[in-house]
Formats: sequence, structure tokens, C-alpha cells
Amino acid sequence: MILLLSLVVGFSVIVFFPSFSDAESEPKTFVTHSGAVVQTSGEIIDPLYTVSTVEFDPMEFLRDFNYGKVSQLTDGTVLREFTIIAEDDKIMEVSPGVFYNVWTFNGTVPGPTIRATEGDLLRITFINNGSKEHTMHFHGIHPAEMDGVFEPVGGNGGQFVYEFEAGPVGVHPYHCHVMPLEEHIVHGLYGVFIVDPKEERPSADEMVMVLNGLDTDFDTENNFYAANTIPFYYQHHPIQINTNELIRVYVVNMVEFDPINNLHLHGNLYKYYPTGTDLVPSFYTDMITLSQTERGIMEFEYGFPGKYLFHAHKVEFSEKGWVGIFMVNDNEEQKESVGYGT
Ligand SMILES: [Cu+2]
Repeated sequence: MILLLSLVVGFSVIVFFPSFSDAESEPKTFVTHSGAVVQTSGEIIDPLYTVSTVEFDPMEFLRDFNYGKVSQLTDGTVLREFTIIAEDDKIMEVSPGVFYNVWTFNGTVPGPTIRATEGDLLRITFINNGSKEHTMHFHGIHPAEMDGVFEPVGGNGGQFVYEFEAGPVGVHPYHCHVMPLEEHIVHGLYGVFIVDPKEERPSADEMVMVLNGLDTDFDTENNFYAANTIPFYYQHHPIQINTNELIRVYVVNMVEFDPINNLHLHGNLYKYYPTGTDLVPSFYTDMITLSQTERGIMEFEYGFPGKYLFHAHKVEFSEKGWVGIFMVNDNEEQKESVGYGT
């Protein structure tokens, strides 16, 4: 009997081993975690993987703030309602010819920038249309059961309603908090949560920059870096701003794997408010260093028109995509044209 078994096993190895070797150089067919049958010819997800694609415009994301559906409770509290839908089986062309399986909140990486005023009541209906469990974990102050850690939301339509008071004032990340955490974050399940002070900050041209990295070959090292997901985007499409106009950037570092990231601005210095929690700046500098989920608010004005770089001064990151340009135009108009929190 043992002899017979050995013969069968031996025969199987001889018959099947060559087919494993051949398969390495040919397109492989496999089934994704949501059941789609796809083909890929390499170690990275390539264009043959076309389940559904994500369109993302970093220029639109830059100044896009989602204030939710606003109403007022009987006690006068402002209620802001949001619906956030998670998915985990889309791809995005992050650089010409480079396709990446993104996990998204409301279809984009980063997810929508959620914005409220301190003391508002937030009601976020979270729907998980992915195939894995996901959550929304907000940095900030809220009850334990609203923390998005111990209440995993099942896939294929699972729901959870997060409800808490917006606070403290500042800029905070939100992200999925399901294990393995690194995997859920690096695929794109994160976004920015801004809490404005009750007395508004001065009018400014406001924008959001999420510093992120893309591990497109799944070796736990980033292959690309960016401000707002697409490497080199703001270098090829400079951000148009005006002279003598206050610029306010909400910056959040979501890079994983590398312990630090940083941001250097050319031809200028900025006031920096770590986490945005204080209304008095802590630094006046041209360089900040940020670890995972560290964030803050930068404020500056340019007096001279022209082209100015901003980038990681960790040169490896800037050479792999984390670099952009402010195109400073002469501002003949008065500042009345600038709206707060546009
Ligand atoms: Cu998740």
C-alpha cells in the first residue's frame, strides 16, 4: 500500500512539475478576492486586470471639501450627514501603464475630505461593498464604540453608522482599522477630516495634500510616492495660485513602510500648525518632517510671481514622484474674490 502511494505521489510530481515551471512566463488566470476571473502576466497587477477602473483627478481633489448634508437639530446643533461606501476590487492607472488595485472610500484614493465645524454632530453612514471587512477609524475625540476598531463591518453591504461630535479643531486622518492594518491602509482606505474652529480662520486659497506611497509590487516597499496619489502630477500640472494671497494647505502624511516623510517649499517659508489644533503657529520654516499620520496646516503667501517647487527633501521620494510646482501668478485683483473653505 505504501509502495503504491509512493508511486502515485512520484508520478504526480513528474507530471505536474513541468506545468508549474512553464506557467511562470505565461499569463496566469486567477480569481480575485471578489470572485472576478482575471489574467496577469507579471508579478504586478497589469492592464489585463480590468475588473473596473477608478478615475481620479488630483486637481479636483486638491480643493474639494465635502461638508455633508446639513440640517439643524432642535437644540440648534448642526448635523452633517455623510454616506461613505468602501470597495476593494477596483484598479487605478496611477502612472502611465502602471495599474494598481485600489481599495476606496467613495471611489477614490484618498477618500473624500470630510469637513465640519467644531461641535457639529457628524452622522456617517458607512456601507461596505467590498469583499473583506472594513471600518472607518477617525483620529480625534469620540466615544469608544465610534472608534472603528472593535466593530468590523462585514463586506457585501454591511453597514455601520458612526455618530460623534466634531473635534478637536484641526486636521485629522481617517482610515480603515481592520487587520492586517498595513494592507488596508496602503491600498488606499484613508482620507482627511478637517474640523474648523467656530471662529473661522482668515480667508485663504485652501487645499488638501495627502502624502502617500504606492507599493505596486507588494514587497512592502513603496515604488512611487506622491502628493494626492498620482506621482509627479502637480509637476506636470502646476497648482495655480496668486501673489499676495494667503495659501492654506492641510497636509497629512499617509506613507507606510518608510518611517518619515517631509515637505520642503521653495522660495518661501510657511507658518506651521502641527495637527492644526492651535491657532498660533508653532514654526516658521520651509521644511517639516512627518511620521505616519502626522499632519498639520501650512500657511504662506508669495510676493514674487513665478514657478516654485515643493517636494520631499528626502530626495528618493521626490525622484519617485513626490514633487510639485506652485505657479504663482500676479494678482491684480483684490482678495474679496477668495471665499473661505471653497
Ligand atoms: Cu479595510
